[in-house]
Order: sequence, then C-alpha cells, then structure tokens
Amino acid sequence: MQNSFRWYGPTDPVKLTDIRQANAEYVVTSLHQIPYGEKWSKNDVKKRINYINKNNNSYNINLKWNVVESIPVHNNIKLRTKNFKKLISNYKDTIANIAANNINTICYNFMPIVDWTRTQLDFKLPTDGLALKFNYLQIIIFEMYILKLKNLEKRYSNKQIKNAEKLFKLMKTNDIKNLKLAVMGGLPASETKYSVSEFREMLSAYKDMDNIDIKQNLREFIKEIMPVAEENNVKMGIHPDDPPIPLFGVPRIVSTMDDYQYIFDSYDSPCNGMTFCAGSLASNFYNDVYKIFNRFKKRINFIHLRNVKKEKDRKSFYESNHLNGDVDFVRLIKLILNEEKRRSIKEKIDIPMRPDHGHSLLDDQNKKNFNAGYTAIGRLMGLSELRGIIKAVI
Ligand code: DNO
Repeated sequence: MQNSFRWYGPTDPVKLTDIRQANAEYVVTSLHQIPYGEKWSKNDVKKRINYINKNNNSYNINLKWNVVESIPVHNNIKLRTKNFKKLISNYKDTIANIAANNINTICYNFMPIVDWTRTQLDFKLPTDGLALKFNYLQIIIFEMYILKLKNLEKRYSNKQIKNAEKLFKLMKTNDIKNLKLAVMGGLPASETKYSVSEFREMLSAYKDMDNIDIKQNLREFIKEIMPVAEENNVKMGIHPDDPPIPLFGVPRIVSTMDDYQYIFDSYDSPCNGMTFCAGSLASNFYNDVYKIFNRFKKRINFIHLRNVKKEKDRKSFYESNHLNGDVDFVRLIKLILNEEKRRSIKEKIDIPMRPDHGHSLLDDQNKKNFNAGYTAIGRLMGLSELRGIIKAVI
C-alpha cells in the first residue's frame, strides 16, 4: 500500500514534516482554495507540487502527491440544473490538467448538499481521547429544532421523534451550537458553511428528487467524465456516502453494494472505480465490507482505512481506533494485500491508502484551528496500527 496522509495544503496546521514523521510517504490533497465548480489550471496544480517539492531534500523522505481528494462535484451537477453543463466541462478540464501533472488518481463523491456528516466532533472515549460521532437522534433534533422542518413524522417513527425530544431536553445550549456547527459546515471539505436558510433552500432544491433521479444524474455525469479519465489515464474513485444512509429526507445513492453495481454498470472501465472507505461502508448496518471488497476489488483505486463502533439503534456510531471497531482490520488488510499481489504481474503494485480520520490525542487537544478528524498524533497512531498489521500479515 502507498502509505499516504491527507493534507489540507499550506494552511493546514499539520505540516509536511509532521506527515513525514508519521511515516507516510505520499500526500493526498486538493486545491481547497479554488471555489467549487471552477476549473483548476495546469499551473495551479503545478504550484502545489512545487510547494511540496520545496519541502523535500536529498536527505528526507520525499513526499509525493499521489491522489487528488477531491475534485468536488457541485450540487448543480447532482441536480442537473442551472449551469451544470459548464460545470461538467470545467470538471473534465480539471481532470486533464491534473493528469498533465502526472497525478493519476482522483477521489470524488456524489453526496447531496453536504459531504461527510457528524453530529459531535469531541466525543470523549474511555481513553480520554476525543473522537467524531454520528448520533441519528441528533440529526432528527437538527431537523426539528434547528431547521424547524415540518412533517417529520413522514420519515421518522413516533418513537424516534419522542426519543429525539427527550434527548433535546438534556442538551445544553453549547451542545446545540456544536451540533449546528458540525452538521452545517464544521467539517473540512464541506462544500460550504451553510446558514439555516441556505440549508433549507438546498433541501427544497432536492425536494422532488427521488433515489432514481439522483442515480440517473450520477450515471449521466459518469458517462460524461469517464472518457476524459480514460484518455488521460486517470483512475477515478467514487467515495461512499458518509454515513451511507439517507439524511434529511434526501436520498443518498452511493451507500450499498447495489449502488456500486449500478455505478460500475453505468460505464465499464477500470477508470470508473471506487474509493474503498472501510469506515463509511461499515457504518451502514447492512453492508458487509469484506463482501463489497471482494466483489469490487478490481475497481478499487484508492483506500481509506478507519473503523467504527455502531450503536444499538444501528444508525449511530463513533469512530473507534483501527483495532477495536466493528471491522476486523487483520482480515481486511489480508484481502487488500492479496489484491495487490494479484495486480503485481510485471511490477509491484501498491494501492494508495490513507488512514482516515484520527482521534484527537495528547497535544492534538491543545491545537487550535485543526481540521476535525485530521489531527497529527491521532492519525499517526492510526497509520502505526495499520503498518503493524501489514508487517505482521505480509
Ligand atoms: C472525510 C472524507 C470525505 C471525503 C470526500 C471524498 O473525512 O472521507 O471528505 O474526502 O467525501 O470525496
């Protein structure tokens, strides 16, 4: 595996030297400063590569940018509305301009409105470390008391609504503030930080879209961008919904084995691949991550490794460390290593992998302005655990 670390660019409080010290050899990054939908020029990409190279010298580990995560997909593309044609044309040019700089793996997702979603960013673990958490009742609370949506009984049972009301009564003003921040843009890589009215507007843009409509829009998008990926020898990897369940009454369509089958049936090419995110996939109670891996292993172009502990309601979870969660990482890593062996016919093929999210540990907890989930020490521990497993099973 290509041991990689996500890096949010020159403004990331986690520096390239930190990444090197964590034993990663590759960086996964994006041009976060470019607004969603705009084209990235060859030169924009080149400048970022130059920045990384300036930190490399003849002695240290030379970090290399191996994966773009992500080129975000604008909501107008997901809705096929307004200027979506122009946005797709920019997207295609961006793929080509990235490839012109010899970066050949690109991650993207098709989650409506918001990218990944958590309800709490500082869930205290028994170790005193802090983790990210998703509590389904708090999503109902968010809809009920923050967005003030009506007709919630259409998608939630009476029991769920009652339990959400009960939990709401126990929440302090600060908890509500944190919930609002977490859902509406407190997480890195979110499209935008929404206001309540903007969030409601986005919801109404999706109100007539059912599962099939959004799937078809994804299929159209795939059919448009994959020929460009093929021409430029770029492997695309669509990231699963995180979490892989419908949120706020809007369907999510990259959540299950069937969803992925639909995606791969839309355009038959190794360029039309997946980002295998163990933690995201495992947070849907009905997903069998090993089965998904085996079924689509040829299409896995990028791997995110993190683990989750699901809760009794089967929808809520917190992010555990790699060794203690619901996914058996020894088993999963064996599958990945076997797949790498299978691919290594002429030369050794390593799939790009990054430890996804880390806990906030030790000095991480004193840091200001870090990107939630993307701590230095927490991810260093994650990568170390993974490297230990790899070394032991190889
Ligand atoms: C969360 C991430 C997501 C992911 C994008 C991929 O930590 O895994 O932000 O990068 O959804 O497009």
